[in-house]
Amino acid sequence: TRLILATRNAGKITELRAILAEAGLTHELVGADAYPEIPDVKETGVTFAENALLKARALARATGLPAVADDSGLCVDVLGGAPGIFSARWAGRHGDDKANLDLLLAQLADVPDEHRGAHFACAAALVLPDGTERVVEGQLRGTLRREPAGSNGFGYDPILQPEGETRTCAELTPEEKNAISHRGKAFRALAPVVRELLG
Ligand code: ITT
Ligand code: NA
Repeated sequence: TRLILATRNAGKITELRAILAEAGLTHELVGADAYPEIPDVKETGVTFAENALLKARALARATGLPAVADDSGLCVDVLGGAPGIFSARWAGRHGDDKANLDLLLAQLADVPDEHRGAHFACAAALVLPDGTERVVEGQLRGTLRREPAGSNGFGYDPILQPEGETRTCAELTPEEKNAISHRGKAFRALAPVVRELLG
């Protein structure tokens, strides 16, 4: 069966293909860019789960195919969980990873090391054309560096150092990141649900 990955984020697509293949899914995975005529949904939800469901629902309805979506972000303790669902446009322009990261580092310049806790969060949603919906979540806890390090991954990876690690997410190999990441946890939990519902 064809399964739509309801995202246009290239970093997510790369990780999702690896995570879902590793989890044993044999479905044909097609990115949202294969459907340029379907407009992006407005992310009006107030939680990662709501936004993931909105994205998957829009693609499943428009195509008549099952769709999975990822809504994710960085939640900073000292900012009360921000940028959170606004992570992709924290500095204003949607998807400007460098501007978002630079702004966040500037905002945290005076925050001492012991208060630089944060986590990545990911909601993974599955929506079937018949309206069946499932959503599961995963987190990766860590601390925020003062300077970016590493060139793997995407987004805020160069500043998040996972608990128990000496490297940032951007210094981990893709396999190492997927093994511990918010996205890995969420989609490894979703994979058996996909298999159960789609076969
Ligand atoms: P789609 O909606 O098309 O999936 P998007 O990039 O707009 O793509 P989100 O709204 O979920 O997706 O925003 C995710 C934001 O959180 C984005 O700024 C990422 O850089 C950041 N983020 C999410 N997962 C991350 C990860 O594994 N590593 C680093 N940053 C991450
Ligand atoms: Na979002």
